[in-house]
Amino acid sequence: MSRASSTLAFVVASLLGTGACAAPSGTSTDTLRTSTDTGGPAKGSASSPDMSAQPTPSNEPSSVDVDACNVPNKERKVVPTTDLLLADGSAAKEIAGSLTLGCTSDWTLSGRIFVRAGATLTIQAGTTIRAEKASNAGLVVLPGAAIVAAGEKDRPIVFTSDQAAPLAGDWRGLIILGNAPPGVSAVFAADAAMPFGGANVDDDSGALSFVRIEYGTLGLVLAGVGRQTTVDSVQVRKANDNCFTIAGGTVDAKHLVCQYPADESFEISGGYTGRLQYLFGQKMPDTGADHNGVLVDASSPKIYNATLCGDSPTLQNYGIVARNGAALTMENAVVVGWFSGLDVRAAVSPNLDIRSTVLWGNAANPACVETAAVTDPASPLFNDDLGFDEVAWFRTATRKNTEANPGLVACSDPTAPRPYPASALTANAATPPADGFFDTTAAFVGAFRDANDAWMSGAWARFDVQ
Ligand SMILES: [Ca+2]
Ligand SMILES: [Ca+2]
Ligand SMILES: [Ca+2]
Repeated sequence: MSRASSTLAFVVASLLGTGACAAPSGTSTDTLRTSTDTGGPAKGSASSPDMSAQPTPSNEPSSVDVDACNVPNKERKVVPTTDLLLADGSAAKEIAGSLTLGCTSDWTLSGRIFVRAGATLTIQAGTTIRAEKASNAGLVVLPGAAIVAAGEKDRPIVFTSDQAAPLAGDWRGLIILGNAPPGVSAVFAADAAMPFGGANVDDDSGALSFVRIEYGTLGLVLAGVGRQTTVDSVQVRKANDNCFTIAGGTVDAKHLVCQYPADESFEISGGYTGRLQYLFGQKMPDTGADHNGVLVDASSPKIYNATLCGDSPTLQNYGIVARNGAALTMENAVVVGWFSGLDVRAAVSPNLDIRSTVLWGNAANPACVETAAVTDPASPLFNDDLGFDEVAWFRTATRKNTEANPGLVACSDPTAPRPYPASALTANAATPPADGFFDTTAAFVGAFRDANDAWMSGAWARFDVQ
């Protein structure tokens, strides 16, 4: 919505005595930190020794790691493909058999590349793939195909732009399509070349771990991806749309980091039923509205331990949006620095459940007080949920939600975020379910226990303004 209509909404809010939606407030305290890196939790990693007590990730491999990937003047190679003609007549490329990209070369991704069903693309730890802006490169892993990109904490696999001065949207992004329910006849982005969905709950599209994806239009898309797929420790930076787009499917994921999306940090739609733990999102101070932290549309994710840091409390961006009957379970989340902490829209599921969560430092906290007296659908005060009272619901005592300052040290710092609390938030925390996926030791609110919780350290996660 426009700035003018936003201002009008605030005037209406004041007139109605519900001005909480108008007043920005502070988001965090900034104090310095020192900490010791205690290493990462993700499975399948062979981490090299920790670099130092330095909490700021660097983009270089550890200097103490005698690393076969560290060859001087790496040869630039183009990812080998064969030509492909899509049904709509457009030219594309494909990987039709098994292919391994080794870390002793620098790889250029040229054009729109599909990994064909039955094929596996393997990428070695420490490999950088530069996506060509000139051909609007992109990588699509089709249902029945696999990508195995198992990086390491200090030898990540990096998908980035081929530009010297990279920008969000330089290339398409990494899109993984699977055979998991629902959506047997679904296509992603209304593109017939990207079908997804099926009946296989345990579908396996491969593995992503210690992977960073930068400057795409979309960052990582998981559409109809199944539960046997491994997704652990993936950062998306500077996407020109969502960082993480999850459309249907059953895949579980841990340790997802988003910096500076142009839209949602985590967008979940299409009947997704998976589990997510340890999510950190850092929103850029942008100029648009409806760029939310977690948006859940008609899906039933279970999310534990999330920290969502907003940075534009005057624009209509929400920490959590649950829409169209979303049966979101969210526990142990921290949401600070947004226009509003929470908005429920359209049909409200009886299974919507937010507990042990802290909403604080949002301009309207915990939520805007919507009213039938406001008739402009663009107003944050418009009754967009059949009269559901977000504020009273969030404050129901048995939910153990709170609205006190969580004491995050420097959540929105663009180069060295310290998004953990000065002391662990255990008072009203939930213990994640012992279901074989969730880390049950995370009985604290937020994605990080405290300054010693170092799962995001190492070369794999990078933070920068650019
Ligand atoms: Ca949006
Ligand atoms: Ca609402
Ligand atoms: Ca409402």
